[in-house]
Amino acid sequence: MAVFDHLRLVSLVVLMLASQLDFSSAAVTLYDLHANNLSGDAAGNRPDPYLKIWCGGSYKETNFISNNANPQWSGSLIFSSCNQGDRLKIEVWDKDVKYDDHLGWYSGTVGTRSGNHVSFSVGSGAMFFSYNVK
Ligand SMILES: *[C@@H]1O[C@H](CO)[C@@H](O)[C@H](O)[C@H]1NC(C)=O
Ligand SMILES: [Ca+2]
Ligand SMILES: [Ca+2]
Repeated sequence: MAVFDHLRLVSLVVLMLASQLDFSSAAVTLYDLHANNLSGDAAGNRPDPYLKIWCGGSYKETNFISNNANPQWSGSLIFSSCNQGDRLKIEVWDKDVKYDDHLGWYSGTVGTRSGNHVSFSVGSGAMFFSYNVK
């Protein structure tokens, strides 16, 4: 009887740990990041776009894509400590030799469901991305 109670206690603790693990593994995954018709400099050169992204307390920067007004960033970006309700901010930048140019930005609140599709205007162009919330 005592052994049976002990087993029940152990399985209860395991369940509690598992639910905590599940909670702490909440994550936001950004994917399908791309933009259209981004502007370059006054001389008519195409931009070299990259993204600065904040989600919850984390920050990530993408690679820059050389000489491209319609960039696509392949793969996904996982923010493992970002949760629903946190702020998501994305800045679009043009890489230059000296002073990078800030082309546009988005700020929003991370939603509750997966398969979110977001777009925002960047000058006379636009930026698109999707994200899942776990
Ligand atoms: C693309 O951007 C240029 C300015 O850089 C603008 O004149 C043009 O209308 C834009 N094209 C579209 C389809 O929005
Ligand atoms: Ca540039
Ligand atoms: Ca510049």
